Amino acid sequence: MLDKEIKHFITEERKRQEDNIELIASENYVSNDILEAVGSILTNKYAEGYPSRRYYGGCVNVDEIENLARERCKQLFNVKYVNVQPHSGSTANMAAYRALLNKGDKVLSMSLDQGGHLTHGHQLSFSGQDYEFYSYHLTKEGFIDYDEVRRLAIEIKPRLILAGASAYPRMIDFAKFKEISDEIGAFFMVDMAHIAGLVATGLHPSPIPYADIVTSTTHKTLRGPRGGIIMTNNYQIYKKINSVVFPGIQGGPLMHVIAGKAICFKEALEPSFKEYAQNIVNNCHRLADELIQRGYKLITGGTDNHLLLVDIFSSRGLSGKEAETLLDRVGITVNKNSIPFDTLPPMISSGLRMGTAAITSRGFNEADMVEIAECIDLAFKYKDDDTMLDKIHDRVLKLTRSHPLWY
Ligand code: DSN
Repeated sequence: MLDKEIKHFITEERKRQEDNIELIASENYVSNDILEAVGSILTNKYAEGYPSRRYYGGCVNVDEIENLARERCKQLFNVKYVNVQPHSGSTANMAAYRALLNKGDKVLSMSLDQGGHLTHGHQLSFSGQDYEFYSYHLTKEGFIDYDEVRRLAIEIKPRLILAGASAYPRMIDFAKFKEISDEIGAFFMVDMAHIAGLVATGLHPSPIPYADIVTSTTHKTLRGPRGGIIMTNNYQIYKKINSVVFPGIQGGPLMHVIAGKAICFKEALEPSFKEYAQNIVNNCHRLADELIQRGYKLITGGTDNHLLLVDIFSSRGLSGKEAETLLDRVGITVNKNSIPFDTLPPMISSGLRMGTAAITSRGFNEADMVEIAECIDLAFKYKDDDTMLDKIHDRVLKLTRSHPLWY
């Protein structure tokens, strides 16, 4: 690469990704094939429109790529219609809302502070500005309170009920949400971004049979390139989604990313991906158990999926922000996260979110989870002892070097 400045930071980032234990629950490491597709000459091509109906010539190859992406995605999630063009999960959600709602319509969702997502109605996001969002809550133990969802649905009469979360460690009962939506005649939508890889492999029940629209990103547990997808079994809704995505909110699709998505779906259809997803869950259970044994309080007392949420303020008297910085010091990357009914502001927060999708891609196993829990615990124990923190960092490096990246 001729641009030395950018090359320098890519090299540094590669080293960071190689040396650190990556526990950010929404991140992963893609295969060499996906990396190659996303870095390919496909980035040069404009292809506004859809396969066989483009506004540009020369789309013969990208048409085949988008068709392959759509067909593989349909097969993977057993769904009739899919749009693979959204640039991100946020635009996928924007398109889904526009396909189902009018501005100002009411939506019932899990808000960001309860474990939802910015685009699930936060006031600083287009979602909270364009629609009237109401939030359902968690029980004090941290589980979705389905009785409250039903009560609020009947009271508020939203046009849409939304399920899906960014920091919810338990299974979501999509059938229950559908039952409530039907009871009040609301649309039901699921944003399964975090759990897509588990849904693809049957390790989390699929929302496809229940929801009018399912959105997802492709880069979390699904281990594809950064991007979004929208799925539905309803042809009329599908037509609307297509026109909302293009020309409604996007221009030319990112064909290099769509090629990466196509490869991701193919990889996720392989039996080895099921094994991978099972290992994510096994590792997460083990990490949760090991932290609990060392006296850490986990929201809901454990996990069913790829992530866990530690109440670090109650467990060790540090805010999420302080804990995130401390773990960074020893080479463990996590993110601070609000916990349900948090008394601290989001930029400080009382929680830490940890996920096992990325480290499982590197081949970390359950024995490694014991070592990670030990390193985390020692970091809190010796938080003011630089010599000890250096030693813990060495242990982290030993672990990451025993599971090298393949790039
Ligand atoms: N920012 C992502 C996450 O970390 O969960 C969600 O889009």
